[in-house]
Amino acid sequence: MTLYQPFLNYAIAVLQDRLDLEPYPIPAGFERKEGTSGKGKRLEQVVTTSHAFKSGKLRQIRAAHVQGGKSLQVLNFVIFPELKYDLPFFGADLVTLPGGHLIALDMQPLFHDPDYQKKYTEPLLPVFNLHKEYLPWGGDFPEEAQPFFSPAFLWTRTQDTEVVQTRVFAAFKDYLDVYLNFVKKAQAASNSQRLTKIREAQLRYIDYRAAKDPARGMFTRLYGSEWTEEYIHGFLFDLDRKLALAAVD
Ligand code: DBV
Repeated sequence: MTLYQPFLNYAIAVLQDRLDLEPYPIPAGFERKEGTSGKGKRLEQVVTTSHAFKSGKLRQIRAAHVQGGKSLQVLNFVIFPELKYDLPFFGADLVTLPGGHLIALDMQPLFHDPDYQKKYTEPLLPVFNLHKEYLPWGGDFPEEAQPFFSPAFLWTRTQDTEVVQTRVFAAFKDYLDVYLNFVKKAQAASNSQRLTKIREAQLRYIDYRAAKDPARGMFTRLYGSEWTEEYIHGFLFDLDRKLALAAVD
């Protein structure tokens, strides 16, 4: 079993248990993709699989799982709420490269005002404070990405695989648990100004992530740029496409 398979299995099991989960369509050709990295004796098969669901309040729950041997493992798992809700995004970027593990875990906010923080960051702070003891701050990350993270952003780098299997896994479980509590409580917004703000904030976030996806280089090397751009815009960060389709219906 690869490093992040237990994370994915756990997430799917908990989501099935706590939500009315339905499948979300994965465009043809993206369910599973194989390629190779390295040369000669270092040649590695790299398999990327996609997983996607939705529920009444969650527009898209999706994971990209890259399995390429000991020194290339990635689980990128994001939940995009329906545009009626002011819920944050659940975002996990768990990345193992030859240099070590890079872990990003957060509930990424739509807004930064005090009311929003009280609603969606404060309840997470006890869990954040508990886990950050074992997951020290990972250092610089792109400044332009900062508006998309919350004060409870867990961001760490480690060489220790056991830390990932124990501490990171525990944090992942706790963040998902708190997130599902938020989902359960969430009430649809009805004020049209609020709905417009939510939609703008979702698009800002998704457009940023599609434009700056740190996996673009890796995917392009593995599978080519045509596949990669279609994967990013047609599956990983697909809101613009979905809204464009809805507009012509
Ligand atoms: N990152 C993604 C998706 C991935 C993915 C969809 C399916 O958003 C993987 C795969 N992240 C991935 C890989 C790397 C990172 C790095 C392969 C390593 C890139 C490399 O070193 O070649 C959080 N992920 C990172 C970094 C950050 C994040 C800060 C380091 C990037 C850097 O140093 O430039 N998660 C990432 C991020 C946001 C987020 C930027 C922004 C909102 O939620």
